[in-house]
Amino acid sequence: MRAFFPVQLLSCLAPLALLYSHSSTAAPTDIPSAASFYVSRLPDLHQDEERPLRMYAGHLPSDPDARTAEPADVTAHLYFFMVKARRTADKERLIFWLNGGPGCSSFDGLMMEIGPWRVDGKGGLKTVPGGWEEYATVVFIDQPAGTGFSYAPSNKYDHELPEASAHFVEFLRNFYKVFPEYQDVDAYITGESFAGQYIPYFADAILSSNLKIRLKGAAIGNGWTDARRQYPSYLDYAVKHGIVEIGTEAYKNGKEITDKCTEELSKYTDIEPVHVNVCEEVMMTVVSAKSHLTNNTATCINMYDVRLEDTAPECGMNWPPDLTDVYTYLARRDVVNAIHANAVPGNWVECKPRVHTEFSTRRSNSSITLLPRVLERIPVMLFVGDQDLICNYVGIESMIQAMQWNGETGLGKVQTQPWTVDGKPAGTWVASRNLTYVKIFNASHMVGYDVPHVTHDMILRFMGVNFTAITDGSARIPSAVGDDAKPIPAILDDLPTSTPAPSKSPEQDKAMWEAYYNAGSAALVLILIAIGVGVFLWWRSRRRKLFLRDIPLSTREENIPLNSSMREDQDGDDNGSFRSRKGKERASGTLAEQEAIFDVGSDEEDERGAVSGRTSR
Ligand SMILES: *[C@@H]1O[C@H](CO)[C@@H](O)[C@H](O)[C@H]1NC(C)=O
Ligand SMILES: *[C@@H]1O[C@H](CO)[C@@H](O)[C@H](O)[C@H]1NC(C)=O
Ligand SMILES: *[C@@H]1O[C@H](CO)[C@@H](O)[C@H](O)[C@H]1NC(C)=O
Ligand SMILES: *[C@@H]1O[C@H](CO)[C@@H](O)[C@H](O)[C@H]1NC(C)=O
Ligand SMILES: CC(=O)N[C@H]1CO[C@H](CO)[C@@H](O)[C@@H]1O
Repeated sequence: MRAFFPVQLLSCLAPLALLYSHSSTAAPTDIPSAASFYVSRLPDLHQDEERPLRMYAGHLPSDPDARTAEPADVTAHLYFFMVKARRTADKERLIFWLNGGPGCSSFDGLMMEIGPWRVDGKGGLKTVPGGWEEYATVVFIDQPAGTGFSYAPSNKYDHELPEASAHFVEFLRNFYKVFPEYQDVDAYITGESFAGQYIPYFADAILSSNLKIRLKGAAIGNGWTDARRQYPSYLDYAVKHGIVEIGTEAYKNGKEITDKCTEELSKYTDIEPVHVNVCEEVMMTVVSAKSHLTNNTATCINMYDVRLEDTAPECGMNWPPDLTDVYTYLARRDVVNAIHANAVPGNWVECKPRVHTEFSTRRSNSSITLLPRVLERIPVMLFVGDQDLICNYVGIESMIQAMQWNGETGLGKVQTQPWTVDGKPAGTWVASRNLTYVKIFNASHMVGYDVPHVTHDMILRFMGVNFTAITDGSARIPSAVGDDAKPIPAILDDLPTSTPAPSKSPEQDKAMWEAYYNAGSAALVLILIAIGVGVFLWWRSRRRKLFLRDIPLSTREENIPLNSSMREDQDGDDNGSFRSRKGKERASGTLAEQEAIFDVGSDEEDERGAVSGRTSR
């Protein structure tokens, strides 16, 4: 979540070149065995000892040019943390998760958003429901090199998105060498915030590479994808959410900066910018609109969750509160050793200032220029917590309506549907021509932090999980998108009092036995007695097989400040322009038109029949 980094942190990073490690040789072909990545235990992780989490973690080379490096040279290595699927769904799935920044660690996702545990407030970790590893294997990756527990030689940090893509593809090449059993498993690439840049780039690079992996989809949460639409959205969002009132001084200031930003954006004609210094001040202006002094402490809106406040100038960087304990936990040497991260000197930090600064993306086209190409080949989901300002839904909806993909512009006349989870409104859902857009109610920039079960239901739906085939676990929590309600297996209703009926199909058999297994050991004993040893053995082997094909699940988003803009207080780099202000306002006609499309309700009756995307213009 950090938006800006204290200057003094920068100097800590210089010694990275001194990495001492087995992995610091230039021989990229020395790929260690999977067993060497196995994490046998995590200190103070309180979990179900009967069914412990199965985890793998460590470094893999990511420098595509490592072959030409001198043997003594340090080469870039990305760090991953993989949690295998805890339960069986209809099939195995593998999810890669990336937090943003650039420079922020995917431990945000692992420890605070979509992972299997949260800090317990007592120095340890407690497992929690709602993690994406329940039905899929999830791999959290620290990248670009230098982020989190990953490392890079001090003179070779990534600067542009194509470089980061090349590193990611090289990392994957090595990952699949270590874990070849995933080669034929459906894979998804997911993440949040600045990963809105990474993901279209990485997906495009994977699809164009000779990696023979089954990339089936991409999901971006509160992503930074289209500067041209997203910068001007700050003021619109602030007005909609009562942060700034039209006619006030704050509004005038916001408008002025937005106009200046728009003017600057209009100068970009041959490249779509990722960030524009002049525009960065738009958000700071909006955030400070409600700043005030409380007990002599300057306070402002939390830019990741406008329901909250934070001290100025952090304005959200101190959030979420779990962060303090995450730092403490990841600084423990026993933890660092247990997760095979000890090749990196110094303590883990959420967001690395050096990586952030070096990753300037000055010559990179923003990922909005690639997204349509990706949508031609795989489904993409954009999801947005509605309480986030920094990558707010107003800007993302504006981007979607302006984007041309698969033959048309915008969502067209598809109907936005209400989405409920566990009987409560969770958000809205709409899909058109391979693009799914999900707005999540009452959720911040870090959606998984606020509403883990809702986020979990969302990713299962997006991946097309066959809910009928799942008989246990949180996938049984009811949910519906419009009239499409999740089937809750009837078999669960009368368990565990009866013995299984004669089977109708092997799949149903499996489901039934799974259900019995999960109904508890007492029921299991009864069943075993009733059915006899032969069946028992059959069941055992079945189960073991199920276990063997665990699915990785994955990831989480990061909550980072997306840009260097907030670093104006930092020294040296020439990004000082982050603070300019200017404002441009979106034509009100455009806004009204968008609302008609994105809101659930109003013209439902009229458009009910129009299901697939027709352009609205
Ligand atoms: C201000 O400080 C006083 C004394 O420390 C404390 O009791 C009070 O709750 C504080 N007010 C706010 C709004 O934080
Ligand atoms: C950036 O994207 C635009 C629009 O897709 C394209 O015309 C241009 O050639 C791209 N530039 C670079 C440097 O990739
Ligand atoms: C959507 O994605 C699928 C792959 O899932 C691809 O075959 C198809 O061509 C894409 N395009 C459209 C318009 O659906
Ligand atoms: C979903 O799973 C059920 C139960 O295993 C099976 O009968 C059904 O054919 C599956 N549906 C699809 C679309 O695969
Ligand atoms: C508890 C809470 O804040 N609920 C809100 C969640 O979001 C919906 C839709 O914006 C509101 O109607 C609820 O009041």
